[in-house]
Amino acid sequence: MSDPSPPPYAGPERVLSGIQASGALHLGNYLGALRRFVALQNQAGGPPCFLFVADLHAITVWQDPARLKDQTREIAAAYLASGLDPARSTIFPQSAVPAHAELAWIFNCVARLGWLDRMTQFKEKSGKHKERSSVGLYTYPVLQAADILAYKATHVPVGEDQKQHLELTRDIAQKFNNDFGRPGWFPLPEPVIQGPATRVMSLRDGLAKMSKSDASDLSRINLTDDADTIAAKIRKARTDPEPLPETAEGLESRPEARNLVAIYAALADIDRAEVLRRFGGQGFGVFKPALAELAVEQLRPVSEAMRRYLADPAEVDRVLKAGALRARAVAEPIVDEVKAIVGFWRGSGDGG
Ligand code: AQP
Repeated sequence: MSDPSPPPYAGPERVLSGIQASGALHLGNYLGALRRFVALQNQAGGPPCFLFVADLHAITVWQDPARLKDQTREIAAAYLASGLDPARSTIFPQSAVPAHAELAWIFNCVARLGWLDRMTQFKEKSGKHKERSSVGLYTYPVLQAADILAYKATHVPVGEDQKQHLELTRDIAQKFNNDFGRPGWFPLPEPVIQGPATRVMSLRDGLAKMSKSDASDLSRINLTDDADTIAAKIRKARTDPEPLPETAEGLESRPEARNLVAIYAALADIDRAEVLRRFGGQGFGVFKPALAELAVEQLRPVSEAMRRYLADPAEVDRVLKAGALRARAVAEPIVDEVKAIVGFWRGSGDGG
C-alpha cells in the first residue's frame, strides 16, 4: 500500500505582498501589483492582507541612506493612494519586523544552492558582473520566502516576473515541512497572477519588462508623472506602422502593439478582444491619444492622493508604525515556533 499523502495546511488564509523601496513606482507596479492588492483587500469576507515596503530587499543594490526613508514613505503613500485602507490592510516596513530576517537565515539553511542558481531574476539583475553583486541579491528569493511564510500567507498577488520566486517559496516550505517532520506546517502559498497586465512591457522595447531601473525614463510611466508627461511618453512609445488587428491573434508577432493593447485593457478593465473590437483597423494615430487620455484619467486620482500623503509624512509614519506592531504580533509567534522546531535553545521553562 502506498503512503497516504501528507495532510495539507489547515490554518487561516492570509494575503501578503510587498514592493521594493528602490525608486519611483511605475504603471507595471500599479497594474501588476498595487491594483491587485486593492482588489483582494476589497473582496467581501476575504482573508486579511499584509502589504509591506521591502526595504531589506531594496538594499540588495546600493541605496542612498539619505533617500531610503523617503523611498519607504513613497511606497506607503502609493499603497494608501491606490486605495489600501490601513484599517483593513496591515501596511508596514519590512525592516521593522525582525522576524523576516531571522526566518530568512533559517531558510538559507533549508534552500539549496542549485535552486538559487536557477533564478532568472538574479541572472538578469547581476548581468555580466555577477562577482560584484551583493550576496543579498543572490539570496533575495530566500528572504522573499521568509516574508511570505513568517505570516503563513496563503495567497501572494504579484506580477508574472515573480512566478519563479513563488515556486521557490513553495519548495522551501515543502522541504522545511519534510526535513522537520511537520507535514502541512507551512502552507504552500499560491501566486495570484491575474488580469491582462501581469507583465507590462517597456514603452521603448516590447520585449523588455517595464522597470524602475531602466536607464530611459521614456520606457515607463511613473505614478508621479503629470498628464503632459504621460501623453508625451505614450506618443513616443515605440510601435510598428500597421493598424491594430481585429483579433488578439494578430498581435502575436507585434510585441509593442500587444503591450499597448494590454495596458488599455487593464486600465479600462476590459479584455483585449474588447479593445480590438473598439480599435481594430485603426492606426496608432487614433489609438495612442485614446490610451493617453485613459491613462491620465485613471492615474490622476492616484498621483494626486500620493502628493497629499507625501505632504503629510507624519500621517504616513503613523500608518507604518501601527502596521509594524500588527505585523509583529502575527509573525513573531510563528517564527518563535519555527525556532523551537529547529531546536534552538529557548531558555528555561520551554521543556527543551
Ligand atoms: N513590468 C511589470 N509588469 C507587471 N508587474 C510588475 N511588477 C514589477 N514590474 C512589473 C510587479 O510589481 C511588484 C513590485 O515589484 P518590485 O518593486 O518589488 O520589484 P521589481 O519586480 O524588481 O520591480 P522593477 O520595477 O522591475 O524594479 P527594478 O527595476 O528595481 O528591478 C511585484 O509584484 C512585481 O511582480
